[in-house]
Amino acid sequence: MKYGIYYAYWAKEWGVDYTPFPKKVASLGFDILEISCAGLKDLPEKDVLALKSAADENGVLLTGGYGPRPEESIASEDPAIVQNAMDFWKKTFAVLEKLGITTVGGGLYGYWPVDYTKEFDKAADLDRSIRNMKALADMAESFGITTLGMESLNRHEGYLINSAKECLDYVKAVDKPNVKVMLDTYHMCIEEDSFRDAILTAGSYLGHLHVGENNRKVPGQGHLIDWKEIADTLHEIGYDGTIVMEPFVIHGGQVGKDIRVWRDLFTDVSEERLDRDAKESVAFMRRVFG
Ligand SMILES: [Mn+2]
Repeated sequence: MKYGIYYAYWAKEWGVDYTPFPKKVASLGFDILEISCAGLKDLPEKDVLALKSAADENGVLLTGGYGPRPEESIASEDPAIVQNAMDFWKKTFAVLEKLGITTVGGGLYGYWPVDYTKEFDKAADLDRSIRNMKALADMAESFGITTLGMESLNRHEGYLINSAKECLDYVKAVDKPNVKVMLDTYHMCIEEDSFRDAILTAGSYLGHLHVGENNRKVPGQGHLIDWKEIADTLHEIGYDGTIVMEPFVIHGGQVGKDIRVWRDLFTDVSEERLDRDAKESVAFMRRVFG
C-alpha cells in the first residue's frame, strides 16, 4: 500500500501553489500527495515543472482528485456541456501526464456538489454518463491514466453513485480497464451497511481509496470506524494500491463551503497542530494496515 494525503487539509481554496507540499508531506511520513485538478489546465508550464521536480526530489507520488463543476458534467443533457467537459479533461490530462499522475478520482461521472434545487432524472443521467465515460476513459488512457476512480459519494453530495454496489454496476457498464471503483470511508459511514461488505463488493475493481473519519478528521480521531476491519478486508481482496486520507477540519473559503465545514473542528487549527495530527495518523494507518 501507498499512503497519501489530500492537500486541501491545509487549504481554504481549491487552486493553490502546490510546490511546497511534496516536501511537507514526505517529512510527515506520506508516500503520496493528492492535488486537485481545479485550475491545472491553466497552470503555467514553469509551475507544472516545479511541482514535478519537488515531487521527484522528495520521492512523492502525485495523484489527482476532482469534483467537476456543473459545466463540466459528462452526465449533462446539454451536448455543449459534455463537449466542454471533454475539452476540460483533454487539457487537464495533458498536465497530469507531465506530472506523472496516473490516478485521478472523484465524482468524475457527474458534477459536484449537486444542486438539489434543480430537477434531475437519475436513470437518464446515468445512461449518458456511462456512454460518455467510455470515451473519456479512452482519452485518459492515451495520456497514461491507468485509474479513473469513480468515487461513491454520500446522498447529500451526489445522486448517481452512493454505494459500492452502485459504483460496481456503473464500472461494469462502462467496461474499460482504467475505470475503477473508488470508495471513501467518510461517505461509507453514511451509505453502507458494512465496511467489510462494501469493500468485498468492490473486490478487484477497487482502484483508489479515500480514508477519513465520520467527522472528516484524520483516521484515528473518530468514533465509528473499525480500521482493523477495513485493513483486514483490503488484505482479503488483495488490495495493494493507493490510500489517501482526506481530512477537512478548517472552516472558511471555497473549500469550507463546498465541504460544508461551518466551524473549526479544533480550538487550535494552527499548521503545527494539523501537521502533528497528519503525522500521527499516517503512522497509525501504517501500523493498522501493515
Ligand atoms: Mn473523498
